[in-house]
Amino acid sequence: MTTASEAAIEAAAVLAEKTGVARHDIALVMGSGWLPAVDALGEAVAEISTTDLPGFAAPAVAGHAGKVRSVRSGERMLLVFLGRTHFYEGLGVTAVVHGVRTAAAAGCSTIVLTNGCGGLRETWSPGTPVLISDHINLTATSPIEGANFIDLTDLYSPRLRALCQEIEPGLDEGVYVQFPGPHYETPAEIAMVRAIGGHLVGMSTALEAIAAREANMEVLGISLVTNLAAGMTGEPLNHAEVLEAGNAAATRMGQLLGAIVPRI
Ligand code: 8IG
Repeated sequence: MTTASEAAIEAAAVLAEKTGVARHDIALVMGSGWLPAVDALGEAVAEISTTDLPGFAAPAVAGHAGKVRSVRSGERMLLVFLGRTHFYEGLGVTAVVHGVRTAAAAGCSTIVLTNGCGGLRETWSPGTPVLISDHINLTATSPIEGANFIDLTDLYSPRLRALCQEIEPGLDEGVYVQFPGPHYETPAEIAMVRAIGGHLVGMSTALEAIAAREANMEVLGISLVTNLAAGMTGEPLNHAEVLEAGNAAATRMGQLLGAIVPRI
């Protein structure tokens, strides 16, 4: 057993003790713009700071609260991360995926990864949700170490995407490109993303999805486009405006997730 999975088993044990919930079924990671949507998921049974669990780093960004909430949704228990550790914090890729591995160790067989991101399609006005169909990992690293050749074909579950399409017909899909950040892209980098087949740009999700697949979880990825990608509007990107667009869309994202999760 690796040290990373031992750390996740320890964190899951403390999580069970502090929440009073022995096992969780579905994990959700709430990215920027998604935090207010948590209330649409169900009744909160417990909420703790991730820093009360072994192995979690303190939150670095405003809008990333660093809490984990245990939520009842019908017969099932959801483990909802309000915020995540980003690659750009410089704590290493193991820290980035510790929540994912903890969720797997806590019993979760499905994970819903959400994020706020830039969009490359003119029709995606700020506040548009887009299903992630695949990713391109431009971080030049992996959460997996050693000769462990994990298959990433169909990483973003076709079954769960079809379910989302049933619930919200016509939901757009796109390829998510994870950059290391924390700077946004240059217009030339956005031209590159277009050329390599990307539609969404952000600083999370791909590394987490890889770790989730390694842990045998089924992965659903949903992006909230909060801004058009760099160079597309003629205006500079502004972090405060990006957060505002996310919060404005939160009610719709809550309705969407609240409809999807009971049917997973
Ligand atoms: I919200 O335009 C959000 N996060 N890399 N580029 C990258 N990350 C983002 C963006 C964006 N918008």
